[in-house]
Amino acid sequence: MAEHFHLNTPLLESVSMSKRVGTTVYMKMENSQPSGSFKIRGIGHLCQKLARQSKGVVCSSGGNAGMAAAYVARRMGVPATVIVPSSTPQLVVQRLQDQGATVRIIGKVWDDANAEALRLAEIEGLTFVPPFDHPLLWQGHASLVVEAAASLGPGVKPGAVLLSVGGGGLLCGVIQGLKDVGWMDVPVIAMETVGADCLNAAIKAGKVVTLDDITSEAKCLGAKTVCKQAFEYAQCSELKIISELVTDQQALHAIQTFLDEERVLVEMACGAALAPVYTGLVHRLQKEGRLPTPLGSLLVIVCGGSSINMEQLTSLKHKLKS
Ligand code: PLV
Repeated sequence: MAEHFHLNTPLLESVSMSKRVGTTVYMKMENSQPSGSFKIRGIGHLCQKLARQSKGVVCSSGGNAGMAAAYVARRMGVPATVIVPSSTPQLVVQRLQDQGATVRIIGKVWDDANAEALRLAEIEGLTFVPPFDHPLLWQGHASLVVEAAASLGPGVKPGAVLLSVGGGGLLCGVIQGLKDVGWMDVPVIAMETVGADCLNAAIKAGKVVTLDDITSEAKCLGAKTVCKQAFEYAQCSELKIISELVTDQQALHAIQTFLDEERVLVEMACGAALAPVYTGLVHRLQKEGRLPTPLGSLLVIVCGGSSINMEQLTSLKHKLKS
């Protein structure tokens, strides 16, 4: 039996969110994972399969995949190198180092860091740990839906799932999980911020496209190209994936309201998934007939993230003042 690195996280009912949305809202608290986000599920699973005999792992990351890789590698007794872009806050670099990882800062956005990670893996014979594009990651992430189903109890199915999309690994994992528990007809609201919207751009173009740049402050959503599997799911007529955008200001506002009401601090990448609750987007989708009325419960994936502290929050408030 393989060791699990992730925890079975709480599924909490939010009275404040439920009041706002007008239906029961459940939060899957992935922020309480050991590495601070859901990423440990997939990365733990992938490393179990691929890195047992490894002389070291190398992960390209906006931060959180790296945190998971560093944590898992330390637990496995394998050295970890994490390549992050220069947009990664110093506080994350510090947290990665505290987790025992060697950190290199390469390029401006995640795609630049990824190219270097692939190169290092090749020349140094390290195990490459991708942050979102791998079936083993999706299989690991799927466990969060299986857990949520177990917490809700037999026969209880949410009306919709709300999550954020960076490169699309979380989305692929959740779809996999919905298949595993027989919830394939549950709509998934896939959130990105304006300026980190590679899935939305791909859907509009009808094909996978590469963004020119990442202009959003939600750097952990900042992959320029969505993974092929996520795009294919979005095109699949048997699934209902609703791709929507929020502004950085809306994501930031969501973080602050979430902190006030739930007493939990999450980063911008997660704020994007919370924003629909606070901006009325869920209501709008219902009015447009894209979500059913009444909705049944809403399952929000609180993906978490380490790229935040009070200082970072203050600096984001300053930067995004409109
Ligand atoms: N972050 C990745 C990719 O960054 C990383 O390297 O950490 N919520 C949080 C807190 C995240 O950190 C991420 C991804 C996502 C959501 C989106 O997940 P994805 O990439 O699987 O769609 C560039």
